[in-house]
Amino acid sequence: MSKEKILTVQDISCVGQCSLTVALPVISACGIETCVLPTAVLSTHTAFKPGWTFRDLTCDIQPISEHWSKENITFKAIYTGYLGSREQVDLILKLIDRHLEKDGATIVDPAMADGGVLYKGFPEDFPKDMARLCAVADVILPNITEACLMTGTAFRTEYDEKYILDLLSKLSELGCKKVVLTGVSFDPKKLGVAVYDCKSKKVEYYFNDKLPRMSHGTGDVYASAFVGAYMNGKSVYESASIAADFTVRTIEATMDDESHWYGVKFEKELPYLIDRLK
Ligand code: PXL
Repeated sequence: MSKEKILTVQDISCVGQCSLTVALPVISACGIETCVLPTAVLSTHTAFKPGWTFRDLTCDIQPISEHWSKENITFKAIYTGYLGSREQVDLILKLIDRHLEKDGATIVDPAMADGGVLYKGFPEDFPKDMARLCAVADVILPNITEACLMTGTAFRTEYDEKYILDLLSKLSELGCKKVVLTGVSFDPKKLGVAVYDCKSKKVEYYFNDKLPRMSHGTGDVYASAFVGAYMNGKSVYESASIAADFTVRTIEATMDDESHWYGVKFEKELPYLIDRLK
């Protein structure tokens, strides 16, 4: 992948350090022109207490795309995250058809669940729709919960390598080319990712020391750093490793501040990410 403009499709949570308020600064810091298509506007992300506003922008996608077609606007990559409705899946499939360059990449973070459960607001069968988007992706970046929901696998917190290999194999049957499965741990002291090539069935792991704190928004920090590195010509495995190291540092940068429970202070670590791309 080379440095040209990309499109990211996900929500704007006005407060909460996730989705577009993470993707835009992180990918831009990586030197990539980052265009946006907001799927919804929320006052905060949905891990805040109920009361957040939610404006669904499904109706805007088609007119925006039609205008882009008139302007011959295309992208080197399309990176999707949190969607505002199931109808957006078909609209995004059309968008990819119309606006992704021939040698471009589709990167799908099926951001919809964690800790064994769907995020508030998604219908129970939403993973089926998300799986249709994953089917056309060059790279998907699910966590274990999302992987389980899209493949009809029982979610487990304790497992062995066979469970992960089975999950990767089922994900590959969705139709994607590569999988970066996040939140993988075979040792209580380590946490990392499994990088899987769906054609060769080769799996590689990358682990960091597990931190005592889990944080909101790290999935978006991870996926955005992955896209930034990948668009700078790094391989999927290198991008997955750089994104993991960056994400760990953003959690470390936030750990001393209990009041900052809703996201991570990724801004402080952007120089580190930029440095890793040199
Ligand atoms: O970080 C994932 C995410 C994105 N967007 C919204 C969310 C969440 C997670 O809770 O609620 C609106």
